[in-house]
Amino acid sequence: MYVNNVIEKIKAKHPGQKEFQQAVEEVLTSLAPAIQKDKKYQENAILERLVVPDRQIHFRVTWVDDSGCVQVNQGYRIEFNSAIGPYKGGLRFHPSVNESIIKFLGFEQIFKNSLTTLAMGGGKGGSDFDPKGKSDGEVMRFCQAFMNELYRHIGAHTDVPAGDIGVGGREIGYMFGQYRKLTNRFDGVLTGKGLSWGGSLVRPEATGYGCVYFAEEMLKERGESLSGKVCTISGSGNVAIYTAEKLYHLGAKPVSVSDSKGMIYDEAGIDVALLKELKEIKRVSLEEYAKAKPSAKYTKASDYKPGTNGVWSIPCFAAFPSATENELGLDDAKTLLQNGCKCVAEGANMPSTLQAMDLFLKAKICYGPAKAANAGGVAVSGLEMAQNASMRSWDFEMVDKTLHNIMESIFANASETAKEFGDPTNLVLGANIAGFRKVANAMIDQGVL
Ligand code: NDP
Ligand code: 2IT
Repeated sequence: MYVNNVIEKIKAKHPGQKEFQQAVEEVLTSLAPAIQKDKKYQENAILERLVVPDRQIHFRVTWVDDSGCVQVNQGYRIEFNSAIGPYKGGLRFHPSVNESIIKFLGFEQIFKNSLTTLAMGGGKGGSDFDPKGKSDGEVMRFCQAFMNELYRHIGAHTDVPAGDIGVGGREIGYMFGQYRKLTNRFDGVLTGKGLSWGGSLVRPEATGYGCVYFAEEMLKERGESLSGKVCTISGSGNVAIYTAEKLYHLGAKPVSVSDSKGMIYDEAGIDVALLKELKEIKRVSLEEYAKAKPSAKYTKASDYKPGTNGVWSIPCFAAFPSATENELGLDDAKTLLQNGCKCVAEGANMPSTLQAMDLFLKAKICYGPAKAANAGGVAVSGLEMAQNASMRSWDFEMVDKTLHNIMESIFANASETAKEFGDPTNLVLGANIAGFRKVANAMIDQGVL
């Protein structure tokens, strides 16, 4: 009743914010047994407080393109909750960015960051700026203009942004430079920095590696492993690339990747070096992959039919959605299960629709929801903050081992919590309740704010 009331109020208050509504519905519904068990959450109006960000910053970003025209974009930073640490979460640059998308991402980030075991609150930001087709100079000028407003809201102990879709090492570099110029300070105010100026080893790899570690943990509990298995991946950006790389380390074979224009099915196994060259350096379409590798089949996105010929129609043992929200619908989920898929680990944020998620839960496959499975990225961001604070740099092995331990502990925490509530394979419930309780208890300890 209490849970439903809060969900309905959010729907009525923000009728156009579909993604935010979806994230709230997914999280709050699964929290119901925990709320029922302990009345203090309702008595302290914890849900009503959690669904409203501490503050939303919405600003204009004005910059000049290569032809001398003045361009205007929207900028956002939504600081959701800082009960257990400074606001922490990425920045997304993509034309689809709006308030609903940043709010859904910021809301999810609260629980994800709580699960990492590190002291980080939840926030997210970004812009409707499209980096695609822009020159390096245009990207730099946009990033500088974005930071001209953002710098006054962030700080190493206040709010620490990082990358997400469309924001990688290049963009973090330009934004960090502008922050330093404006403030005359060298602070760990962003993560995902370059190695020679405060970045951490393994941060570029962390989300993908962490997602595969999480999948291994889910499978281990059932006496299975990824070794020798065929896996599918969507997306071909940061998360997808390092998911493919780690799958090879563990003896599995990734056979697909995709971008917004189409997908590659490479039965021989995805060539990670080629993928890095095309996507990290040349920034070109996957059509080029098919031209360079004859074993690969390219299908245009405009030719997809859900559940029939997209990435999720390729038979696989494990699937790693690593592109964007709601990229895996009910028909895709049905096809995956019909083809014998035993494991879905979400590298992207909220890639499965509510209906697809329900089907995975009913089928009791190993289903790793985003806020648990992709927490490795923000976890290593937390380790970058720790290294910055101590003015030390850890070696690759040390960071990778710590990441591995964190992913093991996220799985253990989600799994034990699912068992506590009598639904042992439901890691959605387990991750949401485990992430929630730490934040909610901290809010109660700190009084009515
Ligand atoms: P990148 O920008 O590096 O790559 C994004 C990939 O997804 C590209 O292949 C892109 O194709 C594709 N994509 C993006 N939007 C769409 C869309 N609307 N339709 C189809 N394809 C799309 O981003 P990341 O790899 O960093 O992020 C991927 C996902 O992982 C996101 O959901 C992000 O929130 C999540 N995530 C990222 C983390 C990180 O550390 N980077 C941490 C945790 C989660 P194209 O190039 O053609 O646009
Ligand atoms: O969704 C995410 O967790 C990220 N984009 C990474 C955030 C971070 O602060 O490293």
